Amino acid sequence: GSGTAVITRPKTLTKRPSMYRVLLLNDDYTPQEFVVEVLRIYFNKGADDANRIMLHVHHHGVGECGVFTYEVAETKVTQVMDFARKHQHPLQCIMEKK
Ligand code: TYC
Repeated sequence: GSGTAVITRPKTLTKRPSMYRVLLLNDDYTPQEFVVEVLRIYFNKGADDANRIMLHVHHHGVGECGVFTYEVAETKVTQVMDFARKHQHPLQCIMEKK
């Protein structure tokens, strides 16, 4: 109030990180079993979930593997693309902001 000195400290503004979807794209050549392996190894999916996601991509052209912060999503994309290239499969993995 009047004549009263009040010392305020600026409240730290916290913000949630932006989240990114990691997607697999369908193609005609990558074996279904390889895609299931990718989902199990890099996205920690169980056999049933991995099969469901692979079939979704196979039938719809694209499907979500998971949602991550930027650096984690980028790491997943790089790991999957390196793994596919190593096995000479044309599998494409991309990320998009939610
Ligand atoms: N369409 C591929 C096939 O018939 C299987 C496949 C599924 C490929 C998902 C890529 O992201 C993919 N062998």
